[in-house]
Amino acid sequence: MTDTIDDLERQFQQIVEADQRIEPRDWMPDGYRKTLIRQIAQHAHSEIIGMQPEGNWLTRAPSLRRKAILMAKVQDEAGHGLYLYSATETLGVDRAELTENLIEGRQKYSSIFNYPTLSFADVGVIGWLVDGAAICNQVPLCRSSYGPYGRAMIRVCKEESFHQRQGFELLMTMMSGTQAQREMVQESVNRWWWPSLMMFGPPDDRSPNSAQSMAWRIKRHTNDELRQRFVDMSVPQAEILGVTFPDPDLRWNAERGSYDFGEPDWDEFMQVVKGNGATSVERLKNRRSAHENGAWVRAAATAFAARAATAFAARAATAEGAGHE
Ligand code: BYC
Repeated sequence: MTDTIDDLERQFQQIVEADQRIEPRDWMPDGYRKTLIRQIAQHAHSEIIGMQPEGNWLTRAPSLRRKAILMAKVQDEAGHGLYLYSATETLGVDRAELTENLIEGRQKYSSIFNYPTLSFADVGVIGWLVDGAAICNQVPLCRSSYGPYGRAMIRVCKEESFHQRQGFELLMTMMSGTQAQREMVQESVNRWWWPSLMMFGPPDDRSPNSAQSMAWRIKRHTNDELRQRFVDMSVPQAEILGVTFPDPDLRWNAERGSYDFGEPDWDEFMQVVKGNGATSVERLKNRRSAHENGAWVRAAATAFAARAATAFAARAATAEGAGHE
């Protein structure tokens, strides 16, 4: 007897609720597949577009050591994009199609990568706050119900946590330097604090996808829960560094055992998500031209793979012929 859709749906939900993994060949509801493709592709695009803000400082890093560290970090982000595109492909989509969706503006990438990097302190602040927010959001995704996504996230998180430490170490060095360097760090923190809070997505009462994604255990916590966790984690780190956050409402709430904080500018967030951020046009333009400039590499790799496959088939046929003699 074959299973009905209701049976399949019930079995699927049982696997999810038992905290087991859904794998690519398992039956899954269409909505689950679509949500995963949306979220993982958006995440992959963010990693790739996210190479640009820091990449902007590669040629101007103040020492060979800082340049080598920054180059390694930017390369790690490319790797994260690749693991995530591979995870998305297990859901039946093609990476070339996903790239088209990004450069044609049909799929989003994280709001945080639509802001300019104006000083070298931004490299440290991105490592500390942006990678810090990324870790907060992504560690729970290691337990996401979809196997290939959860497994990709484990490696991504290990590397992100290293990135966060390099950002903090860079800022510690600058904060023990000159007055001008300390001011540069504070100015950078002032620009990145609110956009970092926006990375967690809209408030829970305006997050259309959260409830279903939590029921499917793709997401493990709501946007507001993770935002709060990030604020609580960052305030003591700011004290150690000797910087402040640009929020007059930020204060310890003993009753809640957490920090109260102000409301991010959600109108700005909506504008950025719609593609009207300060560097949105430039970032997509750079991505499009990198894709076009790389067309010959893709064509050469495809031609090489086809030739290698033909040669392999010919060798196999010869070996088989020899075996019959
Ligand atoms: N930016 O219902 P909601 C990194 C969209 S890479 C833009 O709450 P969901 C790094 C959302 O897509 C960082 N759009 O959605 C890389 C939805 O629109 P659609 C990337 C956003 O999915 C290099 C609508 O708003 N991290 O850290 O349940 C160097 C309503 O939102 C944003 C990830 O992608 C945003 N910030 O929750 C350094 C993590 N927020 O698609 C660092 C994986 C929301 O319905 N993703 N939107 O048209 C997630 O965890 C979730 O997708 C989110 C949003 C928490 C981001």
